[in-house]
Amino acid sequence: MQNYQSIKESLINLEKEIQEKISSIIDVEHLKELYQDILGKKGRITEILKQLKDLSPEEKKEIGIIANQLKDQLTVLFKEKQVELEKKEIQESLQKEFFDILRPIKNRVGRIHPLSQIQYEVEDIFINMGFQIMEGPEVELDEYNFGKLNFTDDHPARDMQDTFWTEEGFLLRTHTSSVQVRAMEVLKPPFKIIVPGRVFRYEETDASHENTFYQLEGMMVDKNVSTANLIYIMKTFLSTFFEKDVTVRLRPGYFPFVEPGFELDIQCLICSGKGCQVCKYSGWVELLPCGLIHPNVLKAGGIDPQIWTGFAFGMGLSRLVMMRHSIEDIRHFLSGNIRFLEQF
Ligand code: FA5
Repeated sequence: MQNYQSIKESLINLEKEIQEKISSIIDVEHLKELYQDILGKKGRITEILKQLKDLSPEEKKEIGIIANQLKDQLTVLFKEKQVELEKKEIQESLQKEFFDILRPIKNRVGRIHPLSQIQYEVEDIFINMGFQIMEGPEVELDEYNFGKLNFTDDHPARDMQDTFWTEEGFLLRTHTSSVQVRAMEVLKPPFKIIVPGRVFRYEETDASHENTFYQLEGMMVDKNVSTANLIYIMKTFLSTFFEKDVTVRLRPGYFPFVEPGFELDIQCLICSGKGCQVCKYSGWVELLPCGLIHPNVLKAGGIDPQIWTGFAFGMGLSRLVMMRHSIEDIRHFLSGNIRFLEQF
């Protein structure tokens, strides 16, 4: 009987003692230690229950019920205290280590894309020679991209350029020549214009071909314009741009909107003509198709070819930038690779 009473009392006292101890604990670590002391395998409750062996079955049962209730109550107390302490610790650490989620990780300074840098530079050279800048739409009508440029419907030259068509029958312009007739419609001759812009072709890409690239169209309409004027302007431009004598060659070239037409190639500046993947191991890079404006195109633009003549050229601006910076693959430009762009 004595034993039974003393066990019962020690269980009841334990509850009070633990309640006090728990309320004075200030961190999770100590709370865990206390938990092990009381409810762990070798804890005080287990020790107390070891003394049950001399009691009668009824007493054992009664003490068992008291002990289980006590265990449940203490477990709840420990859990509540743990939640309270963890919350407090999180709040304290948030105050100590203030983390500003809006602060930029690193201040990166933006810069102008190499294509735009060169475009502005080329524009300045032509402006100094009296040219003005024009723009045209990237989504274009067939008639400006092909029809009015002397490509007849069944003209084989139409196959020369693989084209992105929209479902509505528009196209993504395949060259900046699409602006030639648009310009003639709004400008009165004489005039000299350049048209920098993005163009699109549905073709496979490689080191020197992209499906989206930049061209710079040039056009001069005046009286008595000849191939000599064209060559002079082109040479002046190239020597100013590269700040040295660049080796060029003129080959006959066919474009339905010029007559005669030429291909102006420059010796590859990446390999100095020795041969590399950009020049396809030929030593030459096709840079500048050009020619005298076909009379039919002048007519399509409302200009009398009996009075006015002109030249036009279409420079591959992307390739020009590659030559300037010795870039070995055109696909870097639109790759969005910061490590590439940071170099310019
Ligand atoms: C034309 O686009 C004609 N409109 C040029 C022209 C204008 C001729 C005025 C006569 C008078 P071509 O398809 O050759 O021509 O392209 C012109 C230049 O664009 C090429 O010399 C080349 O430098 C560049 N180019 C052509 N295709 C690609 C491509 N897929 N990726 C990158 N550059 C290209």
